[in-house]
Amino acid sequence: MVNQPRHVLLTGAAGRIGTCLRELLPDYGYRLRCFDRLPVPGAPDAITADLRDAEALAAALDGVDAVIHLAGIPGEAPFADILAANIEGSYRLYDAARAAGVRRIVNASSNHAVGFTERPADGSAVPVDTPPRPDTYYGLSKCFGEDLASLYADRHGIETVSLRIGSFATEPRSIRMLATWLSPGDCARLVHAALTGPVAGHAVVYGISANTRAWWDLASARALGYHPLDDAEDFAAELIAKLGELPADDPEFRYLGGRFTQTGR
Ligand code: 15L
Repeated sequence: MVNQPRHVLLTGAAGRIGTCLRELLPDYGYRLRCFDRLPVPGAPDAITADLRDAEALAAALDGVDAVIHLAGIPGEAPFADILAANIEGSYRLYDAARAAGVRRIVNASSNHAVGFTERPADGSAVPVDTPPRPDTYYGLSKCFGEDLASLYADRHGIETVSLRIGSFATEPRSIRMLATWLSPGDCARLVHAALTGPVAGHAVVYGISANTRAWWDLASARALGYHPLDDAEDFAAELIAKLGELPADDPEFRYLGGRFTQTGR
């Protein structure tokens, strides 16, 4: 993108990642308009509405240069709920953004779009073009979101970046998170890169910090200008002393999606 977008709509602004971005992104020069189903604490001018409220969404998109789309259920749920919030909600967002002439969308995908992929035995990093292998209805909705982004890029020319987020947290809290952690600071750096970096159509990137034990290839994220600064390894000795190493056949370790692969079995 030649110019950095200034007016940015943030959907899911009341959530964990939304709260972090509301705090950190203004320092990058963005003016955020917040949108959430729930009231956004500390943001009295936030729009409280469902993504399926076409009028509220059109008003929210008026004058916006780009969208950060985080809204949706952030884990496994009954299919009907995922269908309404994640699948229909994302479709409504993309189509309203098209109608409003928005140039770029940053789409919160998840590692759970490829969660049933086994970790390579040789320890090599999994590339972004590994086939979709959702581990839950939630992961399935993230596959849909990536395909939706691809369609709107090809059909309507909306530049879009899907972030396959690992484990967003202040600090890693599990052995898996030594590989999958995304720190708040790196999350803001990644979203800034996704809003400003060079994108031809639809790009998929993994969203993790510069973890020594990373499971995913960050090449496509780095190509956007993402330079992560944090490494979960700083917490490794303490976490391993507290929790112990995991056996290699533990689902938490065997599959990229960890325990999500055991959901509903
Ligand atoms: C996700 O996509 C979830 O939203 C989050 O709650 C974590 O479970 C994360 O993935 C993860 O894989 O650690």
